[in-house]
Amino acid sequence: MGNQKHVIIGTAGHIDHGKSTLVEALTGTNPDRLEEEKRRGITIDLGFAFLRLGEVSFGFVDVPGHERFVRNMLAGAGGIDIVLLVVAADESIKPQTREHFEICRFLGIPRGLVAMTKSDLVDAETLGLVRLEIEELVRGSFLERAPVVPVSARTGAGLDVLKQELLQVAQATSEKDLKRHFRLPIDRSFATKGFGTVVTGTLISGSVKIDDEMEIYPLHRRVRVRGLHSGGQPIERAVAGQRTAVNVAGIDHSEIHRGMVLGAPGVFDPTRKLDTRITLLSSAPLLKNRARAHFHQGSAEAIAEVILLEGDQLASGQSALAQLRLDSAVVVLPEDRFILRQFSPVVTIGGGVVIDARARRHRRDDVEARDFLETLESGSREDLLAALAEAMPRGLTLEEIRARTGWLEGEIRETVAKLAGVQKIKILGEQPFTMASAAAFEECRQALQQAIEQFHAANPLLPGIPKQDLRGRARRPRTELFEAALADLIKAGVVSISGGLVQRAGRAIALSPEEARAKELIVKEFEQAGLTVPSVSAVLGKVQIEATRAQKILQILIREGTLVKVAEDFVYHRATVAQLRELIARYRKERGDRITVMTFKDVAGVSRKYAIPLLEFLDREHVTRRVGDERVIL
Ligand SMILES: Nc1nc2c(ncn2[C@@H]2O[C@H](COP(=O)(O)OP(=O)(O)O)[C@@H](O)[C@H]2O)c(=O)[nH]1
Ligand SMILES: [Mg+2]
Repeated sequence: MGNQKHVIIGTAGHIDHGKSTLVEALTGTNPDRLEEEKRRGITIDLGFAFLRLGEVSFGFVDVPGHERFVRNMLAGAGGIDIVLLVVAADESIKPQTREHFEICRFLGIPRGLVAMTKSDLVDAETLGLVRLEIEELVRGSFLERAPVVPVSARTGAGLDVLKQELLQVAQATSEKDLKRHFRLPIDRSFATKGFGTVVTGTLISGSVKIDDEMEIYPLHRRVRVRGLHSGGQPIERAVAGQRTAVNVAGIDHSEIHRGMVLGAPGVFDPTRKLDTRITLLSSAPLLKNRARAHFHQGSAEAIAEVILLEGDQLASGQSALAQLRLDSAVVVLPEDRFILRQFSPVVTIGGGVVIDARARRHRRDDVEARDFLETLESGSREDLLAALAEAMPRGLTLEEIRARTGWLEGEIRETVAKLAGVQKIKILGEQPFTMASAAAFEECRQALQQAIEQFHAANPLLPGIPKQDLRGRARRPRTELFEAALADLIKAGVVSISGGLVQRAGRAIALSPEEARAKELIVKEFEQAGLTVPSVSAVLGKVQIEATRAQKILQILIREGTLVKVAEDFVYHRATVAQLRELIARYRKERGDRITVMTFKDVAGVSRKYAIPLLEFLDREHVTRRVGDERVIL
């Protein structure tokens, strides 16, 4: 079981060409599971079956061939590793043979094989002709060298050869990296007796095990994984490449629909605006800017408005950058493939690949936006992250980078470290891990410096600007950017901060000669008063300057720490407070750690008027603690 390789194989082809019959012949399971399908003998929705061949587990997704059910086909086509293109030997290539084949090309399905079914109905010559037509269809595509195997479900001819070829193709498919973020586009949601909600889908990335916490997107609902099934068997852990049924606790099945995604919690960020590169089929009509189209990705579908970013229209067979605005949110990552179908009549017209899942609005002639998208499209990880940082002057957290790129934390940190090493970006902090472009950081630094200078010019008597005001005046950078830029200015010795006030480093408050004299007088008054201080108004009344200026000078002295506000209207000199602390310490040594108001009055030589506010001040300073009528000296 441990070395088992898991691959998803999907059928494709025109209706009645024998897809479902072939799946049953190979696996023993009739994939037409609905009552209506059985009655009418046609596939309407996706069907599933399993096959073990040696070390390979095949999860089969059987799709409907009828043109009316192409949207169901699309919901199943996501996550296919190998396509089994089915062409009936008696009918050869038909419209949905082509449409399904084109869809597989747009989805970037890497490999496949072709089954010529119903070989029992034709002679060898016809078989040869059909083979030629198939070869012409797939020329130049991923199926160019794929095996073309004649089979008959009726006689069993060719089935063993087909199995051998399947195994060969499966062996050539690359092993999946199970460390990627878990993602399972949901194609069904139902309730089972005794178990509750079950969702099924093709596990396209990562892995999941019982008891994991996961999230249903875009609902943002956390659920717990209670059980897992694959191929009808209960399993402990499901991995990418498996058809998976997940029994989830914490949500009713009716809240979940096809198109939603079960994914790793807190990782994805559903979006309605994507920048993409789209390509039109050579058979498609001209596409005009702002045309509407049906968008299909994973098991999801939405209606898209197509904003062409290069020119007013897109000709058949051509490709161009385009922004898609969707009518509902989808979970996508860069490099995800999608299909576009004409709004009406509904036919497949092309497909594309997601470049930026968090697209912003841009003007259609915005050359910079185009450059940005081209970098995201073809640049290295470093190029991509540098471009993102530049486009986001507010900076990016690890979560934001993850949601936009789908990278793992290690990959993000590694790329950030490389860019920080060449001074292209700046790491702002660890909690949360945040970074910004070097340019954005420098800009913020300058904005802060400018705001500080402006504040000093406007408020010569104030020592500095409160930190929060500074942030507001410097265009409100995000906390992490603000803190890092400020810390950098402090480290560089350009500014200093004390008591929550930021000022230009080494700045002395400019006082007029009268103000300087007044300041000296105020200090002296309090210094000489000792513990029995005069009232503030009495002191301020003695100076020769106007009352509000005198008040400001008093505030400066308190902020500087020269004076200490002990209570309303009780201001002491710093030295007096220090002496008081010494006095208390000495008392404790000589007479123990208890003191009453009476003894304090005696020891300090003050009346009750001073004793009470002083003791309360000492309580606040944690020098003493009040216990009943006494104080404990701490
Ligand atoms: N003679 C013959 N008939 C077949 C073969 N495979 C399928 N059929 C018939 O073709 C019809 C359509 O088959 P089905 O599997 O439903 O086609 P699908 O729409 O592609 O899934 C059914 O009546 C089958 O019995 C075959 O190998 N030989
Ligand atoms: Mg069928």
